[in-house]
Amino acid sequence: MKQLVRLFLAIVIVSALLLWGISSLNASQGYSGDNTLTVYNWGDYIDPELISQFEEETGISVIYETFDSNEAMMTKIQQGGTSYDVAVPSEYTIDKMREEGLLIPLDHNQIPNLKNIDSRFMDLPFDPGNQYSVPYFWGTVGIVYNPSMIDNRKLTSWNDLWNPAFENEILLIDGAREVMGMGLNSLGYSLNDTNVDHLRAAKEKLDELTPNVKAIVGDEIKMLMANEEAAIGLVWSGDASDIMYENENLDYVVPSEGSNLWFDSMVIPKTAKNVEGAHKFINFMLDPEVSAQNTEWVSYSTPNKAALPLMPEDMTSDERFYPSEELTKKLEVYENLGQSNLAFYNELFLEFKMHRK
Ligand code: N2P
Repeated sequence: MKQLVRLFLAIVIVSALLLWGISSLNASQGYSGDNTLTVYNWGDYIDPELISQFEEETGISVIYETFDSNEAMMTKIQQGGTSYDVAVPSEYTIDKMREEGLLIPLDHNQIPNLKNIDSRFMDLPFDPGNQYSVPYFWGTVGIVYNPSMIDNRKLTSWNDLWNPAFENEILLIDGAREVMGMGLNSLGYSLNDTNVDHLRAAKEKLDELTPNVKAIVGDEIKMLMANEEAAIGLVWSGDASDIMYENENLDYVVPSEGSNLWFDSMVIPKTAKNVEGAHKFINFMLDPEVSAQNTEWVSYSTPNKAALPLMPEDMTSDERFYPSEELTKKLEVYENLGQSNLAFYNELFLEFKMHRK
């Protein structure tokens, strides 16, 4: 009997040790939730040094993943396979995620640095009272171009791009709303148009641009444009700013027919396991010095008013990347058009991409 008791005790001790071993292994591999934070952001959208700084300051280790479209990001969060603690969607997607119950309300008491954000970027229609989101970067969509590659022509409008002289000279970012938006704006339609005939007409207009389109690409558009692989690019403003830093020959214009004004913000998805850490991360990113350093690295426009004086003046005074409120009022912000309309935008964009092949 004594032997049986000993055997039983031995089994209990060995199992306890095994369990302890497994759980500490999980923690060190970043699966514990408490001491790790999983951040899901656009590609090229943070200074990696700041991730290390956050880890050192808080003792939280960051698992960092990137996406290249709002649609891909949202699908991943809906699937729920990964416990993302912080994500950075754009405005229309924030509205959609909120509607679908995919976001956790923020506790503003844990984000004192929220006071650093310019009031112009707070309380916007896609998230009244910033209940779910905190501004990260903002900007426009436009044309970056290299005048020396197109006989010193000046581009001012979307319709300029259909010129046969630009055969195989245009690169497009791989964004359904951006590319469809170019088609819509070129016809004088709204970026939030849901009229099926208008959307089909925009897609047909895009098909006519096909001979001029060299490629539809992701973040590599910056390297390709800077290396003069193409003369013209449809880009987000921050990419243009980065390209122009690398190659001073280029210029950026927001087309005269109109364009998009966008806002990317930090949110805490329902998948979060470390809600406290997520608030810490959001607050950290809003620190003036952190935000200034991040903005210089990323090259996009910061909504952080307290960061602006800490940045090079030639960056913050450039009206192409910090357009006045008067100018931005003329631009359109993407709206959440609802599941079926958004699916139709994606479908037409996909058809346009297929048409090229
Ligand atoms: C960064 C992409 C920014 C997306 N690479 C603009 N919404």
